[in-house]
Amino acid sequence: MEGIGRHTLKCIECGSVYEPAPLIKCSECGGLLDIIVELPDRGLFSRLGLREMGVWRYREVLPVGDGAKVVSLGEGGTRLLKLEEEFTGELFIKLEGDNPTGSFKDRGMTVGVTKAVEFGYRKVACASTGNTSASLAAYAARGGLEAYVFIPKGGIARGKLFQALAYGANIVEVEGGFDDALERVLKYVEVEGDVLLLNSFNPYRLEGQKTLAYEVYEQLGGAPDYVFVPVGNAGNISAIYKGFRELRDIGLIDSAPIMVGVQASGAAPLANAFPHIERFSPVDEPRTLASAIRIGKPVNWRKAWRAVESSGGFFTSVEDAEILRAQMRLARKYGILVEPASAASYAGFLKHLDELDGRVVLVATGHGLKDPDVINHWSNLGII
Ligand code: AN7
Repeated sequence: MEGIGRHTLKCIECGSVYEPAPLIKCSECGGLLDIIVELPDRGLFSRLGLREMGVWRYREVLPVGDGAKVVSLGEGGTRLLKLEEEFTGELFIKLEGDNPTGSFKDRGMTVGVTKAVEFGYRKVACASTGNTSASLAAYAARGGLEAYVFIPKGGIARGKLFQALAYGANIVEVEGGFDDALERVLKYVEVEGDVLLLNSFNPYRLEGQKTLAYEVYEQLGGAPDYVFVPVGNAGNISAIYKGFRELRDIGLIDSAPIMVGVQASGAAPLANAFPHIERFSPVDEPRTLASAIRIGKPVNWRKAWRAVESSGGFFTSVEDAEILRAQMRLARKYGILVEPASAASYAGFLKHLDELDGRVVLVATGHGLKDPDVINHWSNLGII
């Protein structure tokens, strides 16, 4: 365990390297940062033994030193269930709604808030379409920090707002959408100076989220062939791909899976452009019933583009009606309730089913109980 947690930060654009610090962008060129951890040898998994499932099972690949006080609620270790679907491969769904606040954000927040404490912060902040605010609020409470969450007014699901309130976050409602809320929080942390931003361009958060790849590797006994991920700010797909790339670099798998990013058609800047990077442009007024992914300017789009492209994958988009039908099908055929954004990965799978084979993993990012009001849209669309 000597030297556990050693890492540097590296700009994905200009390659500048930084010692561990609470940076959210490159000081040279403003590019996104990646965390480079010293990877363990191939014997990693044989040494994990009976260590509990979850994010901290993979401590050896996380940028957190031995001495750190870990802020945890027992995140990760989520179910991977098989779905009996008629196609030439095998289908699995990773239920991230199993996490402590009901979404994959907890994997990132446990690392993000642990680092906030280690760096000496008393306050943390984020902009959010809902799940990030719920997660940040819970982990801030757990770590004894103050949380400030900036949300689009009237734009987040009821369960998520309740969570942020219940965990005691300071809530700032912003007129406009998520992209406006993000602008506001960026100004806020700049002016305040003593608040750590924990949106997904904070690279420490993405390190927690990469553990999904390690977990899927263990649950399947190898890498899948495809991973479908709903895309909003495009942090999660980047993080998951990074996890698989590390497994490859450690020498445990031959290649990372093909990554497929699924966006809602009214909020699909990446899917609209792919594969022509020069055609990428933000969507000014993103629209979708899947409020979690109602994002027009994905902050991590360059990271995600590289991840998808180098995996041999693609971005695709699905209509709201397809999302809701997929959500209902998961509930009624399999007894699995996910929120609309999470059903996007299943909707994307159904759209591309004929092109797929091998083992396919759908990432179901959040729990269905987050957004009970969506049932009204099922009836509006004539689904029920
Ligand atoms: C259920 O909470 O952006 O592509 O502020 O809640 O990594 O942004 C949520 C995103 C997918 C997209 N599924 O992930 C927020 C927020 C669910 C989500 C996404 C989100 P990213």
